[in-house]
Amino acid sequence: MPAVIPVPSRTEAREGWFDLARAVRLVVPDAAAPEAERAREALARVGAQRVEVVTHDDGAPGAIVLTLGDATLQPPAGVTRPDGVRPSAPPAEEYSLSVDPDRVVAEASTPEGLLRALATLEQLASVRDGGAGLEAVHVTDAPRYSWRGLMVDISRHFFGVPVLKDVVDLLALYKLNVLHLHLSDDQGWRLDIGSRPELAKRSGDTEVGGGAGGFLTADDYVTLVTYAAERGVVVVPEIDLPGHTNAALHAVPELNPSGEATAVYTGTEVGFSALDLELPATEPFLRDVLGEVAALTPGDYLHIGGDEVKTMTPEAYAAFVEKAAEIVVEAGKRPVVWQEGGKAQLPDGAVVQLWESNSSPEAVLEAAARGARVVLSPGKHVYLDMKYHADYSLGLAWAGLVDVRESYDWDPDAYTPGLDPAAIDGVEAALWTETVTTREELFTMLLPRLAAVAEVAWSAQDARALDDVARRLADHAALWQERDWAFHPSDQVPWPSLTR
Ligand code: TNX
Repeated sequence: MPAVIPVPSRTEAREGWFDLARAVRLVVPDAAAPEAERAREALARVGAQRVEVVTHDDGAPGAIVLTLGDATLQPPAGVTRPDGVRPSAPPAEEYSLSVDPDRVVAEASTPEGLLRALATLEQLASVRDGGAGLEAVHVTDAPRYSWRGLMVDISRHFFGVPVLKDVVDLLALYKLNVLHLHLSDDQGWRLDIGSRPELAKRSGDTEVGGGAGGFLTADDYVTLVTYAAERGVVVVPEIDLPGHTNAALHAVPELNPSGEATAVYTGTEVGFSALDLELPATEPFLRDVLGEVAALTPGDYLHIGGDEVKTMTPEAYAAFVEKAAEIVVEAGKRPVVWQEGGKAQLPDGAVVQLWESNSSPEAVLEAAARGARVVLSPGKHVYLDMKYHADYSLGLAWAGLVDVRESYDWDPDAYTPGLDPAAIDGVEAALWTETVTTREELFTMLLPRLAAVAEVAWSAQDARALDDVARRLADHAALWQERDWAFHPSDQVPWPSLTR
């Protein structure tokens, strides 16, 4: 069977091969739509050199047809929910892809579904007798969870639009659909806010270790969000509040009880900074920042942090999170909070993100019991800033060592004792960047683990197994090398000798 990651719901091998060296007619419903452009790019990457884009299918051989049809596809195999439906009703991503020697047909009920079909098509391509082609196969597929994400911390070390676009490409290839951007922390403020230019001006050029930092202009951010949307990836921006705020306290003196700016912070401690809702400057600051981030963001969600505050009373903390969540709702978005924020009274539609795998999930359970949705980011499984092994040069180890086995071998529905699986929207990996400074290091932390996590989030629990995904990961090394995506040669994967 072809090495598709995440493993599809159903894959039936057929006889033969669709030759990509022939003249190919790419039949699309709308030649100007992003999926048509993505299809052209994917075909170019897999070696199709003669591609004509048309909108009418004349039935002749050599066609690759993308169709937006009614959702008459097979329900996903092995989905635990009896009705197969998740309450938040995100865009349907199910698709079918039939590769036969004469033609290829991708069908979905939404553009997102067609993009997922294209990711599968790209992975099916291989080279035989010196020529490129697609193994004949019929695939029907649908995701287990609607939220399949990666958080990237661009505050501890800054990464700009070119690297983040590459990350979006990686997400799209593995059918991940959320890019959560951690835009502010103690060490740096990474999004220029028009009404508060001092934030990026004073706190945009600092980072862990004293490096140059950097920040996204509003234009950069919109460019990235648009690029992601065209690939079926939603950007969820995070302004971390009320803690992890030294960059704001450094840039805006009035946010401090003393009225004096704090010093730049380039270390890696956590928990020492917090905003104070009692100060007159605080709520206007929240309204300006959250309002502007919401206005720049087409997606439904705005993350307000809420993690690791060690200097506030529980009451002051809850009041702060409730105020920030209220402002997010007024700005037309659904608030997302880290685990601890589940202690606050959150508005309808809020999402709580579990991360602390070594402590009680009480705050998550309480929030879920009041109707919040849950995204799972358990550190010991999906914190991709953890070291692969004890001697690994990059990364931290507080949540454990995380190699392919740890990131892959768990069941999200069964992970949290007492949590109704119906409350779970999905799974999100996290890449904190205290120790990650370059594009190469960033990709090395992501691969191969992120591809494994993508399968946890997309594929049915009973359709996947560690030894099997390890073999498929090995097959993908060539793809990563073509794209210049560095990876860690984990000894849990049977790499072909050429990649060693
Ligand atoms: C905990 S996880 C944090 C981050 C650190 C990370 C390092 C979470 C919500 N907060 O501030 O960067 O650990 O692994």
